Amino acid sequence: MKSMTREYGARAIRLSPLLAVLLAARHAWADGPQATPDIFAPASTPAQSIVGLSIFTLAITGAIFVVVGGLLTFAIIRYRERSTDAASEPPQIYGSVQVELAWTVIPILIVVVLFLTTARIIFAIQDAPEPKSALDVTVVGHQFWWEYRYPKLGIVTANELHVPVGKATYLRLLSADVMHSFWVPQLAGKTDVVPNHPNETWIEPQHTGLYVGQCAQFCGVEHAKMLIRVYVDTPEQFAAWVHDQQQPAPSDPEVAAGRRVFETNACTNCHRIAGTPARGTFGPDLTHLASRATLASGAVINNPQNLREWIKDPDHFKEGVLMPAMQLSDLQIDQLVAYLSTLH
Ligand code: HEC
Ligand SMILES: [Cu+2]
Repeated sequence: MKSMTREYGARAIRLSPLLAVLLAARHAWADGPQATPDIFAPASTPAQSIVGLSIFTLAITGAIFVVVGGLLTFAIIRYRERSTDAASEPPQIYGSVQVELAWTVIPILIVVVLFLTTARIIFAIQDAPEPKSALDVTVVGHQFWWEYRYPKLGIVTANELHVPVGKATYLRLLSADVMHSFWVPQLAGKTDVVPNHPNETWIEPQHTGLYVGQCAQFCGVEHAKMLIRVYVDTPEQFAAWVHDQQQPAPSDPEVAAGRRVFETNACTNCHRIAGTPARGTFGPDLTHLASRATLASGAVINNPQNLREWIKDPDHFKEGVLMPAMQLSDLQIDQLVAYLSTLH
């Protein structure tokens, strides 16, 4: 985390000192495993067009700023009041057709250019036809976590999306409750997730790696910890991940006690574990919980201590979360953690 702060800090200093201060402040507040995405390092097709457009717009508006600011500074210094000035007002000039035409027509042209360039990119992204080879994923926003369904592959998982590199993935965005917004800046633009109104977006990543994002629509108290992690895998890694996810949950006789605690408590009403009677859909699918790097939509690292803490009191990590503290004994929690840790 520290070295990452330094890395982003160094890059940002080149951009602007103010941005560096903002980024450093964001890192100081963040206490979860989430890093700040570098919006100037796109890794997927729509994000690249968006960054290109942003830089073009910044260049034009930057040039306007330099010209206007320069003229203003020049006028302030060159024509400032001097003690040798006559006491009367300078000559007042009214109505110059040339000057007025220039400052009307030039801004209109600039706005037209910016408008047309933006419209072209919006339509290029929105109307891109879905290739036959594309991977389909249904993303369901929940207060305060993400469900990912791969309808053609028969996979259901949560919070950590896996996609293959170099291939288009089409995301169908649905909401189970309120409005959310799906935003992974290095992969694509922001798309709202609206109840009863399916939206679509797509990504085509060119580099493997982990790309982070977050729900960008205030959706309730724990909106800030509704983080997104997208793993862009090599085709081999992705195929192996798909194969693992398609298996039912492992059933290790050594952790039968924990499994019994799970199956005899209300956990089963909210969570599904494939291959067991647990079929709840209100909370994340736990079939392969141990294969995920984080818990609770990226709020904390997935390890036995955090898992224990989470089951004992989910509010501890995510205040206002929609999973209740189940009032289990320490022994029951230990058994549960042992069981859940085997769900690779
Ligand atoms: C009333 C429904 C409900 C019950 C009962 C419930 N949970 Fe949850 N659980 C949730 C919700 C909702 C989340 C998602 C929380 C979030 O990230 O905002 C969750 C998240 C989790 C997670 C983290 C999953 C992930 O991928 O991040 C684990 C582990 C978990 N629950 C275990 C349990 C266990 C064990 C029990 C029983 C002792 C249990 N839950 C009972 C609703 C429930
Ligand atoms: Cu949200």
